[in-house]
Amino acid sequence: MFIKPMCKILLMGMLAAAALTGCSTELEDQPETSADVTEPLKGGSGKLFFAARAGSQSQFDIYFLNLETGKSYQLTDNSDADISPDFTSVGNLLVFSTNRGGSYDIYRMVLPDGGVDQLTTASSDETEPRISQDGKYVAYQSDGSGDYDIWAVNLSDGSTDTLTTEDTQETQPSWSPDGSRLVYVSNRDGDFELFSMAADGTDVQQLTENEVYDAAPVWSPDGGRLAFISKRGQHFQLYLLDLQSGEERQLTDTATTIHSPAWSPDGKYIAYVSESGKSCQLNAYELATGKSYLVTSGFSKYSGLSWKD
Ligand SMILES: [Ca+2]
Ligand SMILES: [Ca+2]
Ligand SMILES: [Ca+2]
Repeated sequence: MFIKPMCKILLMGMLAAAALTGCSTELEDQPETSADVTEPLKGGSGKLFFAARAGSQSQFDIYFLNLETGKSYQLTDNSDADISPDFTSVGNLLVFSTNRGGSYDIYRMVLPDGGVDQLTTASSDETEPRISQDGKYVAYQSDGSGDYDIWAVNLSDGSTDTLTTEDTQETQPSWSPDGSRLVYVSNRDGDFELFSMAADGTDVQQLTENEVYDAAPVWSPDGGRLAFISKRGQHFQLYLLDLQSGEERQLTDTATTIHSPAWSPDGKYIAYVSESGKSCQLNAYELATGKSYLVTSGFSKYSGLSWKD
């Protein structure tokens, strides 16, 4: 059994409380800091997967929040770091990265309780897995060549392929909705920029060109935009890139560090983590209004969001 009711969580202004052994974070301990958060998110739908840490000493485990019911569930529970969940409803496949075997590797879990299998075994670190929407391929990053590159594993036969070969850092892949392309991050021109490539590694296109750190690109459900983070001031903030026009737009302006953006399945929201010192919360930016809403703040740390139907 992998799904268990989990710890206290704030949603829609209410405490949906369920006790879980070992999950002791008190909601009252979580300071609210993000100045742009106006009210709790209402009317959200789908499932928001995330990695979270319940206390200062514990490692990350994987959870999901059902935005319709307000209930959350714990998917992994161990003393190793389980991070970067991604999900597709095709086959109910969850992929994540964990160091439970020593180095980080990519694992697959069939929900709700269909077991777990290991997709990579190299002694290098394999992290940031992203499953294609059809459930056939998982893209990830590996430092097995001495620097990071983008790889993909074919889930039908377990074969793996490297999609980048540069001697620089290629990280954080994200699939286009139709699975034909991947967007990723590379510092091949000196600092970190966004690039895209065909799913076989050909037809590389550079998408940003500036002197700042661009990271964490995620493709919008309509295929036309990327959400990403960029450090153009004191903190990483949330940005939008229109792939047709090339226009970039800053979405948030907070005194916190923003990371781990994830589109809602309907494309109306971008969830993100807002972090400052010991304070960490999960928010959602509404594109129609420019407002950010509080999704949950019951854990001490959040990362690696994936919001799916
Ligand atoms: Ca490994
Ligand atoms: Ca590389
Ligand atoms: Ca840059």
